[in-house]
Amino acid sequence: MGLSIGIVGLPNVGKSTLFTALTGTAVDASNYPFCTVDPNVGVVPVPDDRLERVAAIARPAKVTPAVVEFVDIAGLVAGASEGEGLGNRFLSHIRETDAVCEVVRFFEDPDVAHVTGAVDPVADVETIRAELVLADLGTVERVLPKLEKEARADKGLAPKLELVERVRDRLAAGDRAMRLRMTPDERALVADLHLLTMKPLLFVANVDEEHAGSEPPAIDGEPTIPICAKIEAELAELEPGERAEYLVSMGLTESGLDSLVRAAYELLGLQSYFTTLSDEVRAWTIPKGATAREAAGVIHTDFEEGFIKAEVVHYDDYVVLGGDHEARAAGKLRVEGKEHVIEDGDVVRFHFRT
Ligand SMILES: Nc1nc2c(ncn2[C@@H]2O[C@H](COP(=O)(O)OP(=O)(O)OP(=O)(O)O)[C@@H](O)[C@H]2O)c(=O)[nH]1
Ligand SMILES: [Mg+2]
Repeated sequence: MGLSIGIVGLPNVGKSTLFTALTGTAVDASNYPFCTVDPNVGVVPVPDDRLERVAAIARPAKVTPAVVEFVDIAGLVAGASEGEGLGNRFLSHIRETDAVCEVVRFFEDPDVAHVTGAVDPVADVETIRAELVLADLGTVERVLPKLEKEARADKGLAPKLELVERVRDRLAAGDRAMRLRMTPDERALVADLHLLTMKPLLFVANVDEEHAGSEPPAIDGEPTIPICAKIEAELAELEPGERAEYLVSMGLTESGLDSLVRAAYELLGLQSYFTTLSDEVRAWTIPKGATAREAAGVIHTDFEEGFIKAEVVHYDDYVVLGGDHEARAAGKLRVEGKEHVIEDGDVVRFHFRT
């Protein structure tokens, strides 16, 4: 699986509306708090015009985009960490996602009830932050006694114990765990706790129709994507050809969902590369800076373990020259070793031992 993102927020802020638009899956979106009682998981193709252009040249039988998995859970309310509402039960469904997308209600609509009575993005974000922090604090306090005991027997666990205690103090002070500066090694030490507030966080401001496409202020200093879930829901019902027209009529350049997936890629430092095998052109997701060998591993561990070399054509060369053979003839197909860093959009063919 590629990237996975958990959607959180108060009830009735438009999470399921957004999710439905994203995935085209019919999940229940009605004007009723707590209508989402099952976790809903949807897989969304990553929009990428370059994939279509590569496919137009390679003419494969099949074109496979990279994907992002979204998980829609029931709304959280104040007190969720103490069992209020249904939300807390579902937090476990997003423990293993790569990132959290928090939907914040900006739209005013007298027909859609707001759990606290008034649209107040700052207060809502505060409520959700408090609940996620409390949920994490509960997790940490559950593991600490066991860890203390183990650390007494195994001195090697001392750094982990010390770190988890620091995380606990941070959470107890009301801060997200991500506010604690950690080295990559430290982050790996606490990865098994699956803390919700350690995950990269992205805000979606669910705005009124007339504010779609306008930039809301960054919430809490984090990236904020303005989306009108209602427009997205309408867009999702249209044929691809009609979508572009509708976007233009709304004064938008791309759908909110496209900007959401793009922002998530940016936030997580991800990029794509392409393979053009005889019958399939496919996009793969890798972290920026990934080596050829690591990129091969995303396809299959055999590719990584038996890596011999990679033939790499830059996306621009591939498109301008018109394919592998043409790139080779023009001296633009490079044979690279395992440490070579793959760039965004590279067209790659791996050679490996089996
Ligand atoms: N006017 C307006 N209404 C919206 C918008 N987005 C969602 N709604 C409406 O708000 C109501 C609740 O939307 P949902 O998507 O079910 O909300 P939710 O966040 O999933 O709620 P829970 O699952 O209960 O936590 C529905 O009636 C939607 O049609 C929007 O952008 N504008
Ligand atoms: Mg819902």
